[in-house]
Amino acid sequence: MTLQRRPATAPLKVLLETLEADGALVVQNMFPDSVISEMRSAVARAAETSPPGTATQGFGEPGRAFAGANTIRFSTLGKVSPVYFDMLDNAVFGAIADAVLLPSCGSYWVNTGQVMIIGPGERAQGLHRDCYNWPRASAPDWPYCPDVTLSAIIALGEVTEEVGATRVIPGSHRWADFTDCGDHEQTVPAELNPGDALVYSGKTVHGGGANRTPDRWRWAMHLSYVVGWLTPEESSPLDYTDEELRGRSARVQRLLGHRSYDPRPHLGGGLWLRDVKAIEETWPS
Ligand SMILES: O=C(O)CCC(=O)C(=O)O
Ligand SMILES: [Fe+2]
Repeated sequence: MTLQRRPATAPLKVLLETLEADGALVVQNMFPDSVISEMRSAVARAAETSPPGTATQGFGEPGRAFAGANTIRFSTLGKVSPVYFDMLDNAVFGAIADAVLLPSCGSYWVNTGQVMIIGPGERAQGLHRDCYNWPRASAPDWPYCPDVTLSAIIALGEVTEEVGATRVIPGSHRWADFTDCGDHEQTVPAELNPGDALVYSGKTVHGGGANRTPDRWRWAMHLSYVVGWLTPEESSPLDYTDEELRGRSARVQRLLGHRSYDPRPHLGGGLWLRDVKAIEETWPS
């Protein structure tokens, strides 16, 4: 079994059917070359001041096993390059996210916008589901629970199996046991060309691959969204000021937590309010 690949120009219906069938797919050329080359050079400059093995996933030393001993991870990518904001406005990933997440929320926001540059000799990351961040949202009605998170691994360079392409278990989004992550033999590598993205459900088992090269790095970033009624992994709302996001699209402002959560058309209350109003209602006119 291999992952199915579809061009970003394929009809949305085809992309969604493929995602639904396998829990993951490769969307070819999801981002234009100009975006990828700008992001790659900006990230390469920023990586010089971000030593590998320092990310802890919020768990201190034990978290390093998950984040990687020789992997460079950092976020707040809008400060690295404003092209990140264009990536948040990407129409294809946006349309997939709308279809997957809006059935269970009024809006979603950024969960991760993070580079994951896997270094030489890195071991394979433990297999997991990204929805494990919020077990109470998925475990009770697994696997029929709503999708609460959607991820993309975006290639900023050639992502081959030997540099640590993400390993995925197609079909694992439907397994009966929420805790079963299968094993390495069931995984397939998501090899990518620059600008391609591995798009996968938060229910799908996957993990970063081992980097078996002596001297090459895996240039990729993780962009994921989570429903607006759950707390994201990253503190985007704190990472940018209102001022820094002024003039950006309403979507970008919302994705980065600078607008409030309106549950409609679903049931629920207004969330992430400022002074009992929607944040955007409090802006000076
Ligand atoms: O680096 C990768 O390929 C996957 C990383 C990942 O799945 C994660 O950190 O949640
Ligand atoms: Fe993951």
